[in-house]
Amino acid sequence: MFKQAIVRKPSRSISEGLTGASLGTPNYDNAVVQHQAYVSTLNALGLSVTQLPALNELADATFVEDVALLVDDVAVLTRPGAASREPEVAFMKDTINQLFSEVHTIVAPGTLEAGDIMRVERKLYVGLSARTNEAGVAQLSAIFAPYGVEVISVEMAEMLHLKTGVNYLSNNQMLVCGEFVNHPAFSQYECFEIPIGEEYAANSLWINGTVIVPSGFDKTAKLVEQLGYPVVRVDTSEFRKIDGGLSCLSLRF
Ligand code: CIR
Repeated sequence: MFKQAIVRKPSRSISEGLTGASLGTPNYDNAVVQHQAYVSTLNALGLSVTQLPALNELADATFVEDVALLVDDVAVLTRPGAASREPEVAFMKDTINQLFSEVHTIVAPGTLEAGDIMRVERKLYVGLSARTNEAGVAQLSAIFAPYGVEVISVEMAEMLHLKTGVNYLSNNQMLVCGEFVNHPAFSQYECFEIPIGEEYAANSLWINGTVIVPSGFDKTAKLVEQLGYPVVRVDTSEFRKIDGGLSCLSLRF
């Protein structure tokens, strides 16, 4: 169960965020409103949310999920593969040091963005994306070996991050799309394929039994409801324009 979350307010330069999408550029004011609704939803689901101030010069800094990994009492500060995102880590350090007594850091030549990490109980699946390399995964394995947390690398070729296309719910159930449909890494799980055209909603977010689904993806919302999870919808359309989804916007622990 999650008790807390860390978020960072959107940057004024959000329209300059890295993107592979062609949906236009995000509008800052709308992003702020959507971000507030996201925080309210986390609050409503029982989380106490630490809101960090915007880093206006760092366009992607609202996607805090990528710069740290929090697993029980252990925190890891990452080393983003995207050079423009590397400076975000230093701004997360103090907050993590205040909240966690054991803090590790990924160092060169390792790269790791935690959008590539999906936790399933005592396993961490890590996508070998364009942002995360084998040296980063090896460092993560060494950090978690003493805790009996297994680190499993996942081959991938197409998506930005692992969790762009696969997300764990609970009870052995996962949402999958694209290259993660029938992916051998997940054969032991009950995998539910996201309806065609709704791939963005693969990044739905399980919070303490409820699943947050992005607004406008009704087939996915229905699928998740049919699996027995209460669904809450949150609009992330501004963040989608720069490849951001629900999980990217917070660190949960
Ligand atoms: C980036 O390309 O790094 C950002 N524009 C989007 C990051 C999304 N983060 C995530 O999926 N965890």
